[in-house]
Amino acid sequence: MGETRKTTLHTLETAILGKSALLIIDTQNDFVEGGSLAVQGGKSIVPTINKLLSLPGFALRIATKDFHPPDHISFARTHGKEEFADIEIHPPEDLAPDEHDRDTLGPLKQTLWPVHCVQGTPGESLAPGLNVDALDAVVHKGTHKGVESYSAFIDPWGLCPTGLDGILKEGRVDKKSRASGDGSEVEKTQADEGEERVPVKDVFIVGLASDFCVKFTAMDAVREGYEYRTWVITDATKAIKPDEIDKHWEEMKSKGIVLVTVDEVVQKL
Ligand code: VGL
Ligand code: ZN
Repeated sequence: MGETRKTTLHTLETAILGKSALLIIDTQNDFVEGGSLAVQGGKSIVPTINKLLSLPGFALRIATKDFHPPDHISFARTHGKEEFADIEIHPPEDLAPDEHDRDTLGPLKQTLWPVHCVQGTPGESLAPGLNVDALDAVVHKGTHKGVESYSAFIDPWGLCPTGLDGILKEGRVDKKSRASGDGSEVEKTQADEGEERVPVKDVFIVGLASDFCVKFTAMDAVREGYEYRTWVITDATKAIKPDEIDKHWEEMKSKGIVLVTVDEVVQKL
C-alpha cells in the first residue's frame, strides 16, 4: 500500500521544522538503573534526551508514562505466577460487556513482568535529570487494570486510547505540563488566542524500552488510522533484551519506520 510513498518521502530533509513531535517513551524510575524493571544503560540516555528536548525544531515535546494500578494484569504478582512467564489474557468485561465482542477481540499473549510503574509510587516518576520543564504534555498508558498497552497510542484490543493521537492532530497542546517529575498530573492552560494549530506529521521516538514500548508506539504511529511519518532515534533508546534488538529494528524498518541517530537529528532540527 502506501509503503513506497512513505519510504520515498522519508528523508530527514522532509521532516518539517516546527511541525514535528518528540515522543519520550516511559523514561521512568522503574525502567532505569535501580528500578524494578531496569533497562541497562537507561540512565545514560537522559542527557541525550535533554539535548533533543532543547532543539528548536520540535512543535511538541511529549513524555509518556507507563502508569499501572497495583493489581495490573501485566504483573506476575497479580496472577501468583513466575516473572517473565507468558499467559493468555482476555478483554475485561467492564470495557467489553458483550461476550461476542470479547470473543471477537480474542485472547492475547501477555508476558508477566515484575511490579513496575505503579500509580503514585516513586517508580512511575520520570527519571531524575530529565528536563520536565521542556515538556508540553505527559500521556499515561496502561492505566486500566485489565489492559496492557505497550503502545503510547492505544492497546491492542482498541479499548483504551491514551489521547496521544488527539494531541498530535491538534498540533499543539493546550495543556502545559507542570514539572511532572513527581508524577503529578498535567495542568491545563488555554492556548493563546489566534495561535496557529498545525497537525504534527512527523514523530520522533526515543526512550525505553526499544524492544517494547518504543517499538509498539512506532509500529502504531505508521499504521492505518494514524499514518505518521515515524522516526526512531536509535541511540536515544535502550533495550530490555539488547541481544535481540536487531530483529526488532528490522521489523520496524519493514513497516516504513526510519531509524536515525541523535547527530543526524541535531544537524537537521
Ligand atoms: C514496558 C514492559 C512492561 C516498556 C512497559 O515501557 O517498554 N515494558 N511495561
Ligand atoms: Zn508496564
